[in-house]
Amino acid sequence: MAENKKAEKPAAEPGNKKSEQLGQFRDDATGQLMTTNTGTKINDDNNSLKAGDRGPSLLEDFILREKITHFDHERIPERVVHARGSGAHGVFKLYESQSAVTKALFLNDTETETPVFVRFSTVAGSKGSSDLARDVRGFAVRFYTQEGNFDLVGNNMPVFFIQDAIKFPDLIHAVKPEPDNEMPQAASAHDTFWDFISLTPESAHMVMWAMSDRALPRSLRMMEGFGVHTFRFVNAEGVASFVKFHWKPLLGVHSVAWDEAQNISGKDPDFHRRDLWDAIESGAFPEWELGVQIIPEEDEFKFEFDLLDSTKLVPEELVPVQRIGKMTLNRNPDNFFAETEQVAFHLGHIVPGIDFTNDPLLQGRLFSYTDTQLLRLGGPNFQEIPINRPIVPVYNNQRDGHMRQAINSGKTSYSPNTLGGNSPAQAKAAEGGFVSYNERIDARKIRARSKSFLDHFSQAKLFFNSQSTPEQNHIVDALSFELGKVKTVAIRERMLGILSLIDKGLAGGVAYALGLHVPTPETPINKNVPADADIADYESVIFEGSLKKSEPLSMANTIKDSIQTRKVAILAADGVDEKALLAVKKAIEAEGGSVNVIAPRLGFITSKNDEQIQADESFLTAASVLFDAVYVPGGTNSVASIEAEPDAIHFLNEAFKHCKPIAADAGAMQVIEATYFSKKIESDEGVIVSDNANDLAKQFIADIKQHRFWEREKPRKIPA
Ligand code: HDE
Repeated sequence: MAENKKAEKPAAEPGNKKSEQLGQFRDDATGQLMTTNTGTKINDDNNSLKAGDRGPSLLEDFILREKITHFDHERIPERVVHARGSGAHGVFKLYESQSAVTKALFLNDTETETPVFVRFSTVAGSKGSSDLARDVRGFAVRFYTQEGNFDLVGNNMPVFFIQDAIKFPDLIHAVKPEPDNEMPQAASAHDTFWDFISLTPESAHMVMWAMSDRALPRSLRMMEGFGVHTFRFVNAEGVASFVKFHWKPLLGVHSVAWDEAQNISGKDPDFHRRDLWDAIESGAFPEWELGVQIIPEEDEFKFEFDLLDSTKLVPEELVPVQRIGKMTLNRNPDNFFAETEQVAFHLGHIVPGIDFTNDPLLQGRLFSYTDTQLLRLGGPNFQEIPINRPIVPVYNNQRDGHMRQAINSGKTSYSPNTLGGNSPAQAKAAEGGFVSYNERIDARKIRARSKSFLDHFSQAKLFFNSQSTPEQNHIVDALSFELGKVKTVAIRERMLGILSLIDKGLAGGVAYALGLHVPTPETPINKNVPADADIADYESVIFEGSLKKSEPLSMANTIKDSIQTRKVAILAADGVDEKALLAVKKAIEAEGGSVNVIAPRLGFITSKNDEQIQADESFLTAASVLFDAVYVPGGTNSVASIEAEPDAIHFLNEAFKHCKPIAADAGAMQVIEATYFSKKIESDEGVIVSDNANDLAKQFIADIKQHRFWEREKPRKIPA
C-alpha cells in the first residue's frame, strides 16, 4: 500500500532563521497521494457521490462537502487600504554599529543578517486593480530581529495628506470609489477626492508629491521609501534622539509617463508585480540602503516646521541622510495568500531602542493596525500565522481564541503566580525588556491642532520649486487631468485657489487646461466653504520657508549609472542582420539589461545568413509600454517587413512619445522614416542611427542609463 510520507521541507535559505522557521510550515505535494483534510486518501475527486448514474448527490459525500465548504470560505476581507500588494523576502545587513544612538541590537550588530519581509502596495485600488494607478505606494518592511519583529510601515513619499489620524477615514472615503456607483476604481480623479482635498489645505504638500511622477514608478525596485513620521531612537544610556527613516534604491528613482501608465494598465495590470518577481527569479536582487536622519533631542524646536507634523519632511540640506545598512530582496514568496496576504504589519511592532513620538497621525495608526487585523485575519491569534511569527520565542499569559495554534502547557496563565514558578517573568531593562521612553508630559487635554502645524504651503512650494521643468510640467498635466475629471466646477475653482498659494505658474497652467481663471486674492479659497472645514485662517499663515530648493526632491538628480534589468525590445523579421542584432544584444546583456526579440509572429525568424533566431514576443503580444528602449537592426527583408507592419511603426512612435531611447542600424533607416519622429532625429537626443553596431551599442547603453529624454515632450503633443 502506498504511504504518504511527510515531505522533507528544507529551508529555502539555510542559515536564515525566518526561512528555516517558514520551512516547517511549507508543504509540497509532489509525488504524494491526494487526501481529505483529515488525511483520508481520496479515490475519486472528479465525481460526487450520487444515487444512481443520473441521480441526486448524496449529503453523505464528505469529500464533496469538505471541498466545497473550504472553497466557499477561501476569501478574507481585503485590506481597507493598500489592498493590492506584492511581497518578497530578503535580508538586511548593517554597515556600522549605531549604538551611539540606538540600543536596538539589529542596528548594533554588523555580523547578523536580519531576515526581512517586504510588501509594496498601492493605496486606493482593490486587490485586483492595476499596478499603474496614479497613487502613493506602500513600502512596508518587517525586520525579524533577535529582539522581536520591527515593522517599518512606510510609503514611497515622505509626507502624508493629513496631520491627524482622526481625518483618515474621511480621506479614504473621499479617495475610494464613490459610494453610489463604486466608480472610479483605483483613481483619485473624481469629485469626492478633490472636494475633500480642496477643503483640506494641510494636504497641499502631499498633493504635490501625489501628482508628481513619484506616483508612477517604473518599478517597485526604483522607488524610495520613507517612514514618514518622526520616530525616536534611544541608546543604552537612555539618551533619545529623533529619527526619520529612508530607503534609497541602488537603481535610482525612475518613473513612467502618465499616458504610458494608462496603457500599461491595459497591457499588463501586473506590471510592477511581475517586474519584482522576475527580477528576483533572475537573480537581479533589488537593493535599498537604509538611511537615517538623526536629530538630537535638544534640536526639536530648531526647525521652521514641527517635527511631529507628518505633512513636513526634514530637508536633507538641513539634516543629511546617513546610509547605515543595505536591504536585499532575494526570494519570492512560496504562496501569495499565506505570506503576502496574511502578513500583518503594524508600526506598533517595535523593539527596545526604537520608540514613538507624539505625532498625532502616528498615534492613531498605533490603534488601527491591530484592530484591522482582527477583522481581516479573523481573530486575536494572527501573530501565530507563520509569516507573522517572530524568530524569537513568544511567552506570555494570552490564551485561547479562534484558531489558537500554541499548546500552552502548565496550570498558570496569570502573573504573578507561585504555581508556575512565576513564569513567564517580566524582563528587566537590562534583560532586554522594553521600557517606554520616559518623556515628560505636562499638559492640558485639548481637542485642537497645534499652531505649529498651520503652515501648509512652504514645503509644497519647496517641492514644486525643486522639480526640473519636465517634472513641473508633469504636475501641471496630472492636475489638469485629475481636475478635468471632476464634474463640479466649484471644486475645480477651489483647487485652483489652493494651487495659486503654491505657485502662480502651476495654478495658471492648470486653469488654462480647465478653461478657468486662477482665483485672485479677492476670491479666496475659503469661498463657499462649510464652517467645519475650518480653513478660514490658512491664508493668514502663509509662510515662506528659508530653503527654496532641495536637490534630492527631484528625480532628475537620481542615480543614472546602470541599465541593470532594463528591458530592451529588438524589432526583427526574416532576413535580419544577425551580426548587428547579436552584437547589440550581447552588449546590453553584458551590462545586466535584458533583450526581447519581437517579430511579426512567434517561433523562429531566419536571419539573412540563415541563422535561426527565436522570437520572444510577437507584435500581437508585446507593447512598447512594457519596454525601456527599442532597437531596429538592419537586413533588407527584415527592414521591409517591419516597415510594412503598422504595429511595429506604432511601437516606435509610442516609444518616442514616452521619451525612450531608440536605436536603429543605418540600414533600417526606412523604418525610422516611416515613423512620426523621423524628421526630428538629427536634433533629438536619445535617438541614434548608426552603421557601426559597436558604436551604436555604446551610445544606446549610455542613453538607456538616462532612463528618459523628457525634454522631447516639446511640443508635448505627439501622436501614437
Ligand atoms: Fe496605513 N493602514 N494608515 N499608513 N498603511 C493600513 O493596515 C492607517 C498611513 C501603510 O502592506 C491598514 O494592515 C491609519 C501612513 C502601509 O500590509 C490600516 C492611518 C503611512 C500599509 C491602516 C494610516 C501608512 C498600510 C490597512 C492614519 C505611511 C500596508 C491594512 C493615521 C507612513 C501594509 C492594514 C501592508 C495599511 C491605517 C496612514 C502606510 C487600516 C488609521 C501615514 C504601507 O490599519
